This record gives sequence, structure tokens and C-alpha cells, in this order.
Amino acid sequence: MTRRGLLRGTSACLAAAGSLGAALAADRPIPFGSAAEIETFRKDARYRDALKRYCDVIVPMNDLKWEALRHDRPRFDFSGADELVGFAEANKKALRGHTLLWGEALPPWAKEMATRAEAERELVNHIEIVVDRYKGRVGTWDVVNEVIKYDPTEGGPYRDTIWQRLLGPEHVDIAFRTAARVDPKARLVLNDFHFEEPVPGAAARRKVALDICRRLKDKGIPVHGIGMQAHLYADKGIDVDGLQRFMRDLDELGLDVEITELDVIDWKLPADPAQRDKTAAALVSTFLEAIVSAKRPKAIVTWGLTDRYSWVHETFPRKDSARARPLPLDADYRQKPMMAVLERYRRGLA
Ligand code: 9MR
Repeated sequence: MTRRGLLRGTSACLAAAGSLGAALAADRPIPFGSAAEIETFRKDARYRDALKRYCDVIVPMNDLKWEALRHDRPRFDFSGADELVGFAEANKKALRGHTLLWGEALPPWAKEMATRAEAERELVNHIEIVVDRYKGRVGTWDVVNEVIKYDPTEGGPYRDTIWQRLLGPEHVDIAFRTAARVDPKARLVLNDFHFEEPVPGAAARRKVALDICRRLKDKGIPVHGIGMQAHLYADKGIDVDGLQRFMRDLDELGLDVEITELDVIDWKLPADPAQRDKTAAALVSTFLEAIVSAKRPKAIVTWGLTDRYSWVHETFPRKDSARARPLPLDADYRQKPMMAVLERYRRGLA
């Protein structure tokens, strides 16, 4: 089999290639994964099968958030997270942990924290317990999620959250320092969105992300990469030059990149499903080309697998009430053109 032929093969074929597969280590496909939502996971066997079939990496979509783990202040509820972690481990999937600090998806009591001391105590205690429970199992953590102000050109750079209000910019330091202390082998990531549009706000956000990581590194606090959520708007463009510069800046800082929540927001596209799928695939292709041609991501993760279930339906409803088509599989689990694009880029065949 030629090298190209081998690369075209399935992962099963690569695994079967044994030492030849190992010799191609540098060409190993970029790990692909998806977020998994617990209610759907429990009720839909096809959803579980799709996770098994397509994913190298699983991310509990909501079950590691404070809202899920901490609805009772004194007692951690790991039921959902343990179920998804168990499934990932049983099926030899890597795990991303999402997320140790976010200004949203908080239980009511956490939104009512009132003092700096209380916020710091709760944050440190939470990270110690959660990271320790999954030590050596969750390989990568979105340590902080969405800490950058939506448009830092209008003041900032930090988003106004309970953490920022009570702890100031140090909330980021505390989160990374604590996660690193509890699991020194975990990869620690700053995760955020709106990095890719050709607008000054997105460029400012890229700069803030780099500045935060540089500041952490200067203080000796470990940070390994930036997670680009990549909720791509089909009606907006991609700043290819800006992204490529971003990849070079990440390289200079010794940081990884990963794509963490990829999907396409198609609410402004014409109704025709085939046309929408084609546009979405082309958009994902433009985005991945910009990234992968400059830097190999550690993982490419979509925010769900099938159009049957996605946050995009509720958050970006279409005027014509047609279902959104944000993901690589359609509502009946058939592969869409986006899946072929993902396969091409992760196998280096683009
Ligand atoms: O898709 C998630 C949805 O089910 C939750 O209700 C919501 C609040 O926890 O979070 C959604 O996921 C978000 C992710 O955690 C962070 N980036 C934006 C995602 C879409 O809102």
C-alpha cells in the first residue's frame, strides 16, 4: 500500500498497519472528538454509537460545569460526569474537561458569593476536588472558559463575571495554578470564542488571549494552549491572515492550539438544506485550512455530532423555522459534506 493510500484508509486500517502505522507517527490523524450531552447520551443509542464510531476524544458538554457538579453547595454531584468519563474510558477515548471556571452555568449560590476570600476559597476547593477526581484520566482541561471581554476594544480585557468582580484578573492565575498543582501532567488550556471573524474585536481578542498566556508564563504558572471554540457564523467571513498570524504567535510562545467547539451557525443562510451543507462545509474548510496550514491543532472537537441535537437550534432560530444544520452528521446520522472536510484536514489530505 502506498503511503497516500494508507493515509486514505480508515483508522482501523492505520491501527492494523502496526509498525508501519507507528513509522507514520508524524502523520497520525489529528484526534477528532465531540462534546457529549448526558440526557441525549442516556436516551439515544444511535448517539452513543456515533460517539464510539467517530470520536477519539469526548468532552462532557455540561456535566463538569459548576451548575451540574455544585447544585448542592456542600456536596459534589459527579453522576453525569462519571457516566461520560466511564464511557470514554471503556471505549478508549481521550477526555477533555470543560470547564473549571466560567462566569455562566453557575448554581444560584455561586452567583451570590460576596467576598474575595469566599470566591478564592470556593474556586480553589472546587478545582482541587474536580481535578483530583479525574487526575490522569482527563488529559486536558479548559481551565478557564470565556474570560475575555466580548469586545476588548471597548475596555476590558476581562469579561465581567462573578470571578472578575470578586478576584480581578487573578481569577485566571488562581485557576491555572491550582489545576497545575493538583495534576501536573494535565494539559491546561484557555478556552474562548470569537477569534476568527475579520473584525477588530476578534483581533483584539486574539491579542488578549496571547497577553494572558504570556503573563501566566512570566509568572511561572503553567499554560499549555489556547482552545478556539470556533462557533462559525456562515454569514460572516474568516480572517485567514489574522488566524495564521495567531498560529505563529502561539508558536512563539510555545503554546498549542485546539479547536474545541466547532459548529456552523446557519440561521442567515437560504433554506435549501443541500446548499446550506455545502456552504457550511466550505466555511469549515476555509477555517481549518487557515489553522492547519500554519499549525497542527492538538485536537479538533465539534460541539455535538448530529443536527438532531444542538444548542444552535434554540440560540439561533431561523426565521423560516427550518432546523439548523450546524454539525457533521444530519439529524438521521448521515454524514454531511462537513464530515468529509474534517476527515481530510485531520488526515493531512487537504
Ligand atoms: O451546549 C451547551 C448547552 O447545552 C448549555 O445549556 C449551555 C450552558 O451550560 O452551554 C452550552 O455550551 C456552551 C459551552 O459550554 C461554552 N461555549 C458556548 C457553548 C454554547 O453555548
